[in-house]
Amino acid sequence: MSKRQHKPDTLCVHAGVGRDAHGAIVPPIYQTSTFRFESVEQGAALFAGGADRGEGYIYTRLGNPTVRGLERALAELEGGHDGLACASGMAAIHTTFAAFLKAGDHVVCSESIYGPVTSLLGGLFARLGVVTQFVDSSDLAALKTAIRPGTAIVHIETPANPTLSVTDIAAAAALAHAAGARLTVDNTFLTPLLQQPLALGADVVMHSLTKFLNGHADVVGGIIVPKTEADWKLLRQTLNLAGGTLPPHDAFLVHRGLKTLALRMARHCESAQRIAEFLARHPAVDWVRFPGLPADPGYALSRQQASGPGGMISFELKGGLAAGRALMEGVQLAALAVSLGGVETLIQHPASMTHASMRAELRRQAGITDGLVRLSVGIEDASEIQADLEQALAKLPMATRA
Ligand code: 3LM
Repeated sequence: MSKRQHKPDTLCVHAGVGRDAHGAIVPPIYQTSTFRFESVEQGAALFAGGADRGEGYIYTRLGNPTVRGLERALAELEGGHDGLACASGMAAIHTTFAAFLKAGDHVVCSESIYGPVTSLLGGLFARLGVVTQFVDSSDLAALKTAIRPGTAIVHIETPANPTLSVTDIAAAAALAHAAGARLTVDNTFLTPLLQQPLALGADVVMHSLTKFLNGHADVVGGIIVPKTEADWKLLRQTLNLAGGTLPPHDAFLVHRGLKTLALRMARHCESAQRIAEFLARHPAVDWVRFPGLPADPGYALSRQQASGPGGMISFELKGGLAAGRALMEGVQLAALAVSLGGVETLIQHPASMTHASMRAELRRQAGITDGLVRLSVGIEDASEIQADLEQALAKLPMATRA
């Protein structure tokens, strides 16, 4: 029975879980680097392509049953051909670019994006002869102008890290395809529970598994899910050669985390909505970006292409950076830490932390102000998350309040 017919909440529990020979309900951890062949002939057949067709395993860098279970689960949830689990979200992004780009190619990339992606494209891939234009992808006219003959990839994050700006995925796909480019979408902030970019026209979707998908802040990992078999094969070849695969034990932990994804995302959305509304009406707050606020520029589009606003909020206090610093050091329940999407509430300062590697000029252009504070709303009691922020805001020195 195909699991694709199941609803997303059911898929979270059952996707990628096959029948175990011993009846185990939970897929076992195949903690092995290599696999025995029945014969020389069988080993040769697996090397000749049988392993990629699911006929058996060779060596864990090339495939592992525990990892394959997670890959299939994400492919089912995203509605793609198959998945590719990577050692980190950055490995997933790097593998995707390495698979599809060659010297002379042009890339158009959202300017508000996880900071190191700008260094990957603007540094490492620039050295290899790839030219990248960073653009406000939420502005379709600007996106259209940036795409040109020779554009091979349009890469977007939506909602974007850390500004939460929202890009129209279907429109971006149409623009990319008209120029013969692929649209690749980083879906880390919403997960397939809330947004399915492939169904909206994207060619490849990727995630940092480190965040909501695992959800428990104890694994670093990434995943790529392409729409087509041809792209999957190209990505598999690239990942096998580059070697940045996810270890089986980490795959097991992420697959376990996935089972509660629907419950966690519902809670993240509900609590973040409450916290965003609280911040928006607090006198010490200058502005708030959260796609669930009707006043947010991404509100209408978010309602159209996603089934929830997610758990991420960015905001700036009237007292700017000095007040933001005092707030980040004044919270007691929330932890001052980078990363996001775990059960714990985290607060951090993008300009000096997650986006410190970005050129200051690009940061400013992208709206990542020095005073911007990013909050990842966890699944603790929302009234306690609010009370924690309230007490920290109440302690702000008078000099930083206005
Ligand atoms: C962060 N982000 O705190 P890994 N795509 C998105 C991301 O947010 C991230 C990645 C990819 C953060 C990590 S900063 C030192 C900590 C939208 C990561 C990369 O390679 O698994 O970290 O994913 O914003």
